[in-house]
Amino acid sequence: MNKKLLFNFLAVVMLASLILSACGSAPTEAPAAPAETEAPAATEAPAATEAPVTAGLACAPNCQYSDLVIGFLQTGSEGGWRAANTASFKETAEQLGLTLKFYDSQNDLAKQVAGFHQFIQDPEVNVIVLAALETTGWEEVLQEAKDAGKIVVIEDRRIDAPETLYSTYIGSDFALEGRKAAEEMCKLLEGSESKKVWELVGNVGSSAAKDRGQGFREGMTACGIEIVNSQTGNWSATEGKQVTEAWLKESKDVQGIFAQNDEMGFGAIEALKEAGLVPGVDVKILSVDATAGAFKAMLAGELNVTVECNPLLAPQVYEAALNAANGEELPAWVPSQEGVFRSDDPNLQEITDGRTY
Ligand code: GZL
Repeated sequence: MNKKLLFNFLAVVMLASLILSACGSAPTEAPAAPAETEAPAATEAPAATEAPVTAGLACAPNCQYSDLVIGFLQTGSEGGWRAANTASFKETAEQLGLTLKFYDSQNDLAKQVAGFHQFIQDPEVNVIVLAALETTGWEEVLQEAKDAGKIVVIEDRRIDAPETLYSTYIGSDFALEGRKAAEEMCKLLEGSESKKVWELVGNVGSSAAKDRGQGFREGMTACGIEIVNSQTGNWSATEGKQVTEAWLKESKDVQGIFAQNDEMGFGAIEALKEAGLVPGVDVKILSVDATAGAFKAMLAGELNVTVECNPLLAPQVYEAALNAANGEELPAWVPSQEGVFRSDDPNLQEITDGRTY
């Protein structure tokens, strides 16, 4: 074969091999599609299990205030603070369009527990609000309410029970109120050689009485106050006066009176006047609540200080109840924000005119 023919033959062979390699190796069987693998067997649908229990009501997560039927267990009607608290619940219920079933426990614990059972058995009631007369004895009835699918909100008075048994507690920091009271009493008695104080206590089983007393004792050591008499006046002006009268019969050597609420302070003021002493001058008077009567007594110079305790809790309580109804997790405690008012405040009349209770 002459050279030209040989070159052409080799070129053709090379070209052919190039063409084949560009497609890759000699065409082989298109790789077989991967063999169909068994589709994973659908896993067994989980056995039907209990739907996760939500803390909410059947209307969750779209409950409205109009869906709420609230059974409210009020302590009673022992004074100005309580009247303002009750009014807050009744007026706000009307404004929001929820149904309120009001139960007056008449300051009787057995009645309050009976009322609680009544609301648990009431098929219309889906939320129970409790202003507890005492801190203890609530676990069993709270568990019954939970088992019945009822939401429980604690208002005003804290209780000693597991937080898992209620949605939240909305109320004051009573121990802080007690510490504020001690701080103010120290100021009132500044420069006084003797700092003997008498304490009028609320209902001894209540959180307000226990915690205010504890807070006052924590704060009074700062200035050497000595509590020489302490007795319950059961939140009432009548009993506050009777207790103070009895103490005055024994001795008039007192520089300050710490009344755990305004009503008992008013009773002490009356007793001092009838014993020939000038309340607010001879004996400094400090109370808690900041009700309308306290502002009147401060303007008259008979009461020196009142530590505020906010009774207008209904808006916060109803909002918490609605959130709980919609299955929301709530903080264990929503503390109220409160101040202190003094008779020597130059703006006292203006402040008084702006108060709503
Ligand atoms: C305080 C409230 C107390 C008031 C009293 O939150 O529970 O109960 O201080 C009332 O006046 O009786």
